[in-house]
Amino acid sequence: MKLSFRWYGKSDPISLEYISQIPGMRSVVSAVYDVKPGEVWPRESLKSMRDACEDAGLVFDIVESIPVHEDIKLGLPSRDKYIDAYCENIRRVSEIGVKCVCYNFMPVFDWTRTQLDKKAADGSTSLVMYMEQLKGIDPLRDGLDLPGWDASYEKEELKQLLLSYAEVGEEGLWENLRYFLERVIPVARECDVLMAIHPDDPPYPIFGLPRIITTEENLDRFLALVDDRYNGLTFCTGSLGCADFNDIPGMIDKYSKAGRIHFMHIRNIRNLPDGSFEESGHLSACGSLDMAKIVKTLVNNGFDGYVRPDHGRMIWGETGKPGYGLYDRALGAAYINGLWEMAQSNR
Ligand code: CS2
Ligand code: MN
Repeated sequence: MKLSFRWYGKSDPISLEYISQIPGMRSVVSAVYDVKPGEVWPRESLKSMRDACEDAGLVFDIVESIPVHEDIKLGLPSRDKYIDAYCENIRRVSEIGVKCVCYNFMPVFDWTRTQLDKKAADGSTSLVMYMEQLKGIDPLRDGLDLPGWDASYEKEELKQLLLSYAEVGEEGLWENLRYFLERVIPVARECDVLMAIHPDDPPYPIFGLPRIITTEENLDRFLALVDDRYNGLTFCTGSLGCADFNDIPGMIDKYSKAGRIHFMHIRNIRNLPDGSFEESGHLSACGSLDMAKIVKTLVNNGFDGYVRPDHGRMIWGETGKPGYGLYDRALGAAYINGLWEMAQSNR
């Protein structure tokens, strides 16, 4: 595996030096953050990120995310120009050595939670989704803008978007995804960049918006849209695992055997009886996922793609971007390293 860590660029309070001090750390996962979705990334920005990573002894060879413009997801006539820009970005990131691009195809909202700083008994805080709180949220009335999202919207714009997606529906979204992949995957293959879609988080429709990268059945359908190794998955254990209909180790076994997982987001999650969930400590005992089994499955199938600890809690008084502090994600990396070493020695 190639152990990696998400870094939000030069404005990230976590330095590359600190990241490089985590044992086994190899790759930096990042993106150009000061360009709007749908626009072309400046070569200069990419080069300066690559150089900064190299100076810290790290490699910038994986991107998360190149955002997909809403017009592509909506299938509007303007999508072609945004797809062209997307392909150009794939070419540009490949020029500086990027080998894998993570992206998602979630309408309007990226990952969604109802609270970002839920305090646990031990004083740590984490991201949670409580169904009771969710019922009370109306994005049109309350506005919604979570850290880590690529875009935010004015109320009127949001209203239009929600209406447009109601027309597109699930089948329309599949069709628009197919159209996108048929144009993007050949470019990715040419550039030797593995495309890795991130599952919808949570993996079910939300606020009436369709969501399709959600279940084993739908992942099968996705991979068949363009049946090519370059059309692959970011397998996010927490995103897919917060719904009990997904058998996480079983899915990992199937898709890693097929060579279609290029990027693993490994994190635990504690599922509650009513469908709510809390982002928990990494240990299997802290949540609902069997972390040892997840890693064992990857190791047994010879997985050599990218792995990152996904979100972490806020611990030891750290403040910063919820889910993206240094301390708990570093603990996550150490835990993954430990499970990996043990699984390998048992092979
Ligand atoms: C999620 C997403 O994995 C994560 O950290 O919180 O923000 C994810 O990065 C995007 O959906 C990938 O496009
Ligand atoms: Mn993830």
